[in-house]
Amino acid sequence: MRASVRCSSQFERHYRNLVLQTKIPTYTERDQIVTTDNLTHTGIELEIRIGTHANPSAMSYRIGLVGKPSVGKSTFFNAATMNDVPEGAYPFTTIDPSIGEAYVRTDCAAPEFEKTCQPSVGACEDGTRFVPVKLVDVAGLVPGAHEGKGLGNQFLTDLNETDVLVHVVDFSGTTDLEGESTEGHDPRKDIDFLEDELDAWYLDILEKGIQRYADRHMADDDPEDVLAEQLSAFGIIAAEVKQVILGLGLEVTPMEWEPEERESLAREIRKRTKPMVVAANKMDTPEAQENWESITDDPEYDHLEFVPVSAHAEKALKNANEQGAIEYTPGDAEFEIVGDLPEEKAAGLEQIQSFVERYDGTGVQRALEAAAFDVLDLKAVFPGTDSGNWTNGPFRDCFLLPADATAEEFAYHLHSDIGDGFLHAIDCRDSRQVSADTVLEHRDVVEIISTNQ
Ligand SMILES: Nc1nc2c(ncn2[C@@H]2O[C@H](COP(=O)(O)OP(=O)(O)OP(=O)(O)O)[C@@H](O)[C@H]2O)c(=O)[nH]1
Ligand SMILES: [Mg+2]
Repeated sequence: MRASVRCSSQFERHYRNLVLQTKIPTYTERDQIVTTDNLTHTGIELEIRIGTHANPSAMSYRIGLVGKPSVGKSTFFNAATMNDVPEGAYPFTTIDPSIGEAYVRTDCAAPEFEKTCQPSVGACEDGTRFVPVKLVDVAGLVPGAHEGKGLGNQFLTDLNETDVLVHVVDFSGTTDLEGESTEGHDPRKDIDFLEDELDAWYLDILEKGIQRYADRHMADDDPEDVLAEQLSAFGIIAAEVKQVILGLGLEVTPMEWEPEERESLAREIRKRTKPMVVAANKMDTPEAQENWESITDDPEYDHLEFVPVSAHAEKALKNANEQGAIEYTPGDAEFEIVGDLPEEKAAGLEQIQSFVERYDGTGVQRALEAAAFDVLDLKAVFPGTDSGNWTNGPFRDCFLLPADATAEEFAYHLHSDIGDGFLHAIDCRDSRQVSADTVLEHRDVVEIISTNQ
């Protein structure tokens, strides 16, 4: 089946990433999306082919865990996904990226409709819905990665397949830039280096685009088209490239840009296409707590959102919960000790108790949610029914959609057939009809009326 789908820019990025990833064999299998080679752009129109078994719940957003070695990325990953990726106090414990399922929380809409939900994926606990996202644990990044140092370009390719980044920073300052053990290292250096490294990578590719434009100049191409083509792996289109150029007060004349103007442009494009949140990890240590105060007060870092995290604490709580020693819902700022525990274990849990009270949880859930909801501005939308006829059970699904997703895009998200036959939508809270181009709100409950149900 072939469909011409009108995409929002966020959707387009998502699909564009899918196209890039068809090079990876498991991708097509997992997401059941078949993309054509002759992907065509006309503004933000994109032609894609959706497999007949297209399953929207399998198409989840990808959050990438990035940072230098030994900051706790794998510990965070394991705590969030309950996986068993090796962790260690030595650099490059992780070499290949691991992908797991994590969750972001949102209030379930079912209680408002006096229903009990039956989630097809994820879970619902006491009215809190856990919506799946993919979490990617990538290898540690060291200075010079864009020139191939450490695990180099492979790392950069892996992180390019994510929609948003969680930069895990060792706030305790006990690891140097290479991830080796030290004391008194300033976490600011880590924050700066990651941004610089990404920017250098972007700049390399931007410079290639400028060179290509210079070579092709006589061909009468628009500069933004040539640059966007070169930068296409980052999921940016010509109109956005032009917008960023103009936003910086530059003329669209690439060959005349000074080196620092090229650097600013690379940085702006990176910020736009690789949004990130900082997970200030190892906050269970006194050194990290001291650094937290000074860094979050530093105006240099006003552009970033920081979340205090103890990946250790989250992992300990999940383990204790599995063993029946405590009752803990991920993300909560409290838990209950239920088992009869040995003194040492009880003391450890009490320490964690005071940590989660002080920092409003272990921060693992919060960092993921900051990435999904604050930085990426996603919204959770529930397919509903206005007639009360829930064919597959009430509130089975909850989908994460881009901030600007419309009712019609939601229909296409459900299935290309439903999108093709879109008539109108119904807001199930007040039974009002909703038109195709209405932008949906976070936690909307929407029924799609389509000729192809
Ligand atoms: N105190 C404390 N230590 C932590 C925390 N999270 C991780 N660590 C420790 O930090 C070290 C590195 O953890 P990893 O999870 O292997 O780090 P990584 O970032 O995946 O490292 P690479 O795979 O080498 O890039 C281990 O000794 C962990 O036990 C935390 O929240 N608090
Ligand atoms: Mg690791």
